[in-house]
Amino acid sequence: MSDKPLITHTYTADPSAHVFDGKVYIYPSHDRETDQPTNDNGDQYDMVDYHVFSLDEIGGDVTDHGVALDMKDIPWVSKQLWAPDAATKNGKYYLYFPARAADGIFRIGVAVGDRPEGPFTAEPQPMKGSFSIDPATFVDDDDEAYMYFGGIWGGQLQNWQGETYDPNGKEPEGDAPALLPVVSKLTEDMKEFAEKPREIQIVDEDGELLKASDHDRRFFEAAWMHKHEGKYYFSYSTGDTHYLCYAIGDNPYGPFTYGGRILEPVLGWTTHHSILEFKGKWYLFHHDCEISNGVNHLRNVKVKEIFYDEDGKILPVK
Ligand code: FUB
Repeated sequence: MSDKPLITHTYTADPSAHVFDGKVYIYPSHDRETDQPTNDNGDQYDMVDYHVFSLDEIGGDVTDHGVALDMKDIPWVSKQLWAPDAATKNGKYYLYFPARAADGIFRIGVAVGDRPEGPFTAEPQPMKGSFSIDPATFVDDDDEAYMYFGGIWGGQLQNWQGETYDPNGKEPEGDAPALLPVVSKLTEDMKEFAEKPREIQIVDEDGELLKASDHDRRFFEAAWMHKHEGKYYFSYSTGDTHYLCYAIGDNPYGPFTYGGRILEPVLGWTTHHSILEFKGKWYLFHHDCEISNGVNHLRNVKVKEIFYDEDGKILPVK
């Protein structure tokens, strides 16, 4: 299958892909050129709107449905529309997105639409109790919806080791447990958390939490959840070591046991993805920086078929 960028007329990243109404819809970040400085805080990821894309077939033409949500129409946002996701329930479509509020703190917002491609109307305030970045929604077979989120460094998860934002919060080091992503069930109307967000555990083969020093395996950002043959697969980016990894659990809250790598480092610093089943095959959507020749904040979405072995392990993509 072709490894070409799916979209070349504009920069796209952080693809969250879903099958809605028999088509594949992609909800990516919309990268743009900026004069913001490049730093570990991610100031260079200075996005101001979202476009939605769709495909009838993997490998077929990609339709750009245009601007689905613009920052100027989101009352609480000051800057940086980062990695979004979408869900559907009760005949409505929900676009979830992280962005900085006026105080510089990342929160997660929701916008509602009647069609998968939008347009979406943002709620006036972020979701109550939300923090950090990279929301990923998952609707289970029993119709319960969950949101997974969190990201360290520029994503501010290290600033939230308690109920309040600590501007001096640091990523732990050495043998201390690594910071953990967060999950919460969503309310029936999909607009709020139905419970206090709780950490999810990612453990090694001995049941021990991954250590902070284990940068090849510890959670950094880009949460995703999918279900394969009754098991729950939590996948994520290791950030500064640039892997996409996964961990397997028996229920949406975990614990999740580290399973391995899905994707080795690609061109560019960030790595972010989604996994979906379409017409009986499984696909990994991700990004790299091919069309900008490696400019980290000017990315493009790609898709690859993935395979599982007989034990349910995802075979690494080369
Ligand atoms: O696109 C901005 C940020 O970069 C995302 O929120 C992260 O996952 C990383 O891809």
